[in-house]
Amino acid sequence: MSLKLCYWDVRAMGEIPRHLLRYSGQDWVDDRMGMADFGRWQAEKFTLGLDLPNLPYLIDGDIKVTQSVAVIRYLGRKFGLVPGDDEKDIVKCEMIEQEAVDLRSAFQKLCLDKEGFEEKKPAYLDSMEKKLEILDKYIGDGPFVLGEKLTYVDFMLYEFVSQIRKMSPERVGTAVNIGRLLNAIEALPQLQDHFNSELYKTKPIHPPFAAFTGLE
Ligand SMILES: N[C@@H](CCC(=O)N[C@@H](CS)C(=O)NCC(=O)O)C(=O)O
Repeated sequence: MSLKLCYWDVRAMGEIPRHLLRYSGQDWVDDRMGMADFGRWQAEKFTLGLDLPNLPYLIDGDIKVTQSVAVIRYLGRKFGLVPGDDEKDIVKCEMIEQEAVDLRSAFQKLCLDKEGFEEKKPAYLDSMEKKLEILDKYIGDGPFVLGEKLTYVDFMLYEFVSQIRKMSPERVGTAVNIGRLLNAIEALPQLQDHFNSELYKTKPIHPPFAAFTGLE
């Protein structure tokens, strides 16, 4: 099979491309590496023909992509989940794409900070809630970023905000438009098998060495 995504066996940066691939209905290989596969990755890393070797990576025939946002954008184009020609729509998607990346970076920084986690968590939650409030207004009634038109950016917001929601459902819950978007993604018929699966219920967001793995 020529369509393959490889990443660690956690949600982190791998779950958005996985959602896009599940949504597409195409056959693909979900190559997941556990903690014990670190040696396998070290051995393979520079042998796969990746120009910028990293994880996640996507191989689609002779197209090889790394950098998670490039992977997500590629799959968005491949599956028709991109804005059209309207410059305002494009700008809105690209701004929210990067806002989602910022949300994820701050969350990951806190979650991987084993020593500082408890002390830094309250300030993190305050700042995250303020950012969500502004983003919530920008998104508007939706249900998606571009109204009824679903794009890859909705999958990005869904995954990164739902990761944060695992830590603090009450603080994320104040953003009602974002909440509507999350519900709309969870209602997509193409993702029902996944959301009802053991994989969805049991997979951590971060590896076991994190202060917050998402299985607490
Ligand atoms: N900016 C990159 C960061 C990728 C990254 O940090 N990948 C981590 C896992 S989250 C990794 O284990 N990379 C493998 C490596 O560096 O060898 C992206 O968004 O894809």
